[in-house]
Amino acid sequence: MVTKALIAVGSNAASQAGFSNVTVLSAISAVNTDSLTILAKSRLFETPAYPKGTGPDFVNAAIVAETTLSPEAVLARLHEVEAAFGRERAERWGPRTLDLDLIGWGDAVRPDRPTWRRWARLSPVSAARETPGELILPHPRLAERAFVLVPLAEVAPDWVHPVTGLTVAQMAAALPASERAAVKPLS
Ligand code: PH2
Ligand code: MG
Ligand code: MG
Repeated sequence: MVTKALIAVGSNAASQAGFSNVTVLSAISAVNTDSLTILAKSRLFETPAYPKGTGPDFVNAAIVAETTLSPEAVLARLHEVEAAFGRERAERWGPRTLDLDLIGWGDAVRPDRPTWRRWARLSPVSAARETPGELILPHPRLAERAFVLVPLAEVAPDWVHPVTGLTVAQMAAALPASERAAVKPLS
């Protein structure tokens, strides 16, 4: 079975590949394999670190890939690529050489709808404090994050959120204009 995976890419610290822009592009190439094949990649964007003041600006991008892997296997593969770029999982909000997040996998809702709703309803403050120990799909903070939605809107505007029924384009349009404007294309 082939499924489309939505993946967010971010970096705000140099890796052995180079500065964040080079790191993001190299990481996208590294993700592309027979079992996780990139269909589309967004431009690169410069974005203020979230939460505000937690570090240097990020370079963010989004990709859509076609995959025969399960969501858990995609995540494991993304973690391998992060490790290859020197990612250390230490501070939650610390600068990172490379962050690859699985945002969606087809129309899968994991682990189940009630659990998904609980994570999605957390206030931003609780969400910044609590980390789920299991894979939650779609990414529960997707609808709030301009640095994910603006790049994603270039590659998957019509993807429909399996719980809310909103498309990526609709979620992006619902963000405050100032947050959208802070996500600046680098090219
Ligand atoms: N990722 C984070 C935390 N904050 N801020 C921006 N602008 N871009 C990110 O990718 C990002 C962030 C956690 O993974
Ligand atoms: Mg992240
Ligand atoms: Mg991550």
